[in-house]
Amino acid sequence: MKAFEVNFDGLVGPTHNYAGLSLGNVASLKNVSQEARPKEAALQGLAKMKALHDLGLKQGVLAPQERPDLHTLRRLGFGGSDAEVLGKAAKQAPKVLAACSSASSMWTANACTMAPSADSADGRVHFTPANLANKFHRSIEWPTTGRILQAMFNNPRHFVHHDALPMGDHFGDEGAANHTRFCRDYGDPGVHLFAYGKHAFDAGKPAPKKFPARQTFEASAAVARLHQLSDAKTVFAQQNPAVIDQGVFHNDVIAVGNRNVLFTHEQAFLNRMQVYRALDAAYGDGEFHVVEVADSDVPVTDAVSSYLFNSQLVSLPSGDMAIIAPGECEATDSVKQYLDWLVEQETPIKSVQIFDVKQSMQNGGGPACLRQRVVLTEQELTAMNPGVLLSDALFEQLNGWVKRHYRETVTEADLADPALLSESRTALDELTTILKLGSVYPFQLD
Ligand code: SUG
Repeated sequence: MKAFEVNFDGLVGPTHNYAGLSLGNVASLKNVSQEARPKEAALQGLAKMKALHDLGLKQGVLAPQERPDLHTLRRLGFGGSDAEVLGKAAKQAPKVLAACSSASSMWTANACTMAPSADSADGRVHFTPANLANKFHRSIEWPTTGRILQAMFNNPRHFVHHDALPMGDHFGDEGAANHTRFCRDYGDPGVHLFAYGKHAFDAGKPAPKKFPARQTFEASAAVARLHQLSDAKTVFAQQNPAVIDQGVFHNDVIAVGNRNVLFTHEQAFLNRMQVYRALDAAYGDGEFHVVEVADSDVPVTDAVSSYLFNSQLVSLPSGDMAIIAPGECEATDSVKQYLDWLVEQETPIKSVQIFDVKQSMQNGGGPACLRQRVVLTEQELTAMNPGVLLSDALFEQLNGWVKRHYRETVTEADLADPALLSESRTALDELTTILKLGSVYPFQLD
């Protein structure tokens, strides 16, 4: 059956800020306490969505979260009116307030893992929101993410929504940032690559030493079971612990795939030959390509600072593949030289397009972090909520919405401002009407 890959990009939320919350994510720690520009960030994200829509790709929007998260602050013992909760948290535990105010849900690659109906034994599309257990500020995303996904894919005949995996380090799950699907046409059965950082129940196995491994093998295996994937079409691969220790906190910082191509740094995986062979065997027919980048051409440090592999690898309507890369790739000599050379080679990758997503990059989120890929048949596309699919009109409406509601700048001190909370809620309330989501936010459900 004909199917499409739809990219659902996260709208950057009104509280976007740099709080240095992610140990192991080099950019997040480097840019801590910098002044953030939420309006610019959201407009940069929307410009990327519109450009992909204009290339003829299907593009959707994933709504941000309610922040600051008053519900969580109250659970943590801060009481009184909303303004009092913010004031007390700012005074007694400013880092907790910052964590409860992060706009981190913009990185929708981490929103969930999905499986298309062609791959699942029950012939339905499956979604498992990621528990993001390794980082407190992200672990509070999934209940709202789950409600938003249900409001987007709201037909139980076609769509199955699972709970996130149990919280805790053993089942740490980072969603599609550690998952890639390969296929011939999008509607054909695909091969699922689950990359994990460590084995939670076997401390004797290799694991990073300096930075945390966010995804466990046990979590990846649980998601594959929930999504009813075939064993013959599922490959589990361990991330190279040495690169996690150099800032590769998610596998999508060092590898990206699309259809029959894996574009990867040579150091991405432990036992890489085994991984490539397993993918080739699961894919079948000898048409699987690994485009491997040598460390001598692009050192891991350059891959991490430029986010070369956090590009989106997309199939254009012509059938050729394009790399959608962040501006930092042009500014990094080794990467620029590599990309200039790559597009002249005999691989399916024929062009590179550069986008400015600097506001997100400064928190460690590139083009691929900002999108969740969902493969849908024509019938499933018709069955989903059309309010979240980008059109020229929706783009204009969202651009205007950002310009009306967002602040130019936000610093840590602003997070305690009750006006920022009320501005955010007003904006999100309007957004749920624009996107036809119904009530999904705690303030709408109270
Ligand atoms: O989880 N940064 C995010 C970046 C996520 C990138 N996503 C993918 N690779 N798919 C994270 O580390 C930083 C927030 C701060 O420090 O203010 C942050 O959460």
